[in-house]
Amino acid sequence: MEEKIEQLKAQAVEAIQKAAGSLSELDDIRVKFLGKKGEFTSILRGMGTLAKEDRPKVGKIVNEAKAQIEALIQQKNEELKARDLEKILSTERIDVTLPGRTVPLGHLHPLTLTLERIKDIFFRMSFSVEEGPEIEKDYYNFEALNLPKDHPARDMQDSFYITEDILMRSQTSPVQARTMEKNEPNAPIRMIAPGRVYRRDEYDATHSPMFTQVEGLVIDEGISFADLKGTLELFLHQIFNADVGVRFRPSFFPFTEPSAEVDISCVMCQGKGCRVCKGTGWLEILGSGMVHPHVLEMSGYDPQKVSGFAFGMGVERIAMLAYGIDDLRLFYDNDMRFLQQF
Ligand code: 2NL
Repeated sequence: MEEKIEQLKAQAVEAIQKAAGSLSELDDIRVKFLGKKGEFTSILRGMGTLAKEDRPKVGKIVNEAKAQIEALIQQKNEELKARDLEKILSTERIDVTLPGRTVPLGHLHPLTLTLERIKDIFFRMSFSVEEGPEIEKDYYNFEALNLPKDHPARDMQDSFYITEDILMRSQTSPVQARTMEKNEPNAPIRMIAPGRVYRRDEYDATHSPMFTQVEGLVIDEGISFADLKGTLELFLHQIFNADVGVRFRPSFFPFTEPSAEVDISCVMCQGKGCRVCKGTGWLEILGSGMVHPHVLEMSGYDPQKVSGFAFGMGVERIAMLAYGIDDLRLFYDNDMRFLQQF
């Protein structure tokens, strides 16, 4: 019996010494010799078959052998762990002096930049920025703006209908109509409404079925055409140049009366006449006018008590003139060679 134990111990010691591979190999050895169903455990279990006087002696030897093996395993375990750590430290060494990986930084789209500039100018004149849905009710897009169902001006922006009464908005003015409607009657308004609008249009260098518009609305007691002129002139002098020429021409819009188209002197030729301004020296840049009494009434405002002016512009057009871009489609093409210039 004692011999058998010695033998087992020798086997275990050899196995432990050879276990150079991995911690799991070492663990297998522990299970084989010391585990619940291991060699030494089965000897202890079989003690019943020994002569009574031999039992304490054998038990002692077994337990001593087990303790020695356990100590050896523990020692080997630490060796292997140290070796693994050494390996990790030498192969996965980090050179903290290496420069970091640069994160490719994007930048804002030229349309976003232009819109930010427009918003900033109006923000400094105390305008609020209001937004509304791109999928809009016919009522807010047309009806509330003095364009009843059979109005011929609807043709010009005949849009993408979703149902009889719902369409992709063709202008941002429904946002103004909604704002007036939700306000207390006659409450003063000084707002701009930027956003995407949709029209049935060709896609070429100057047209797109989707573009970005900014409309503005000011309502208060005693607002006059002089306020309209002053506000828009101030805006145009800031977005373009303090010495850009500004002129107002009579025009027609269904939602304003009187209405005016606003031109600036051509930024390409300084008004001398060129291809961009078609030889006229002027560029059409804004639509504007005094809010039609019907429009005020329809959204709960009293044209006897308050008056207002409104205006609208295409952000693409402003961006094209501000940056000297000659093709609208460049804004939507996602060509990095174009976009990276801003
Ligand atoms: C444009 C559009 C204009 C308006 C837009 C407007 C809105 C309300 C009431 C009255 Cl709620 N008017 N918007 C007014 C005049 C012109 O122009 O994009 N023109 C280039």
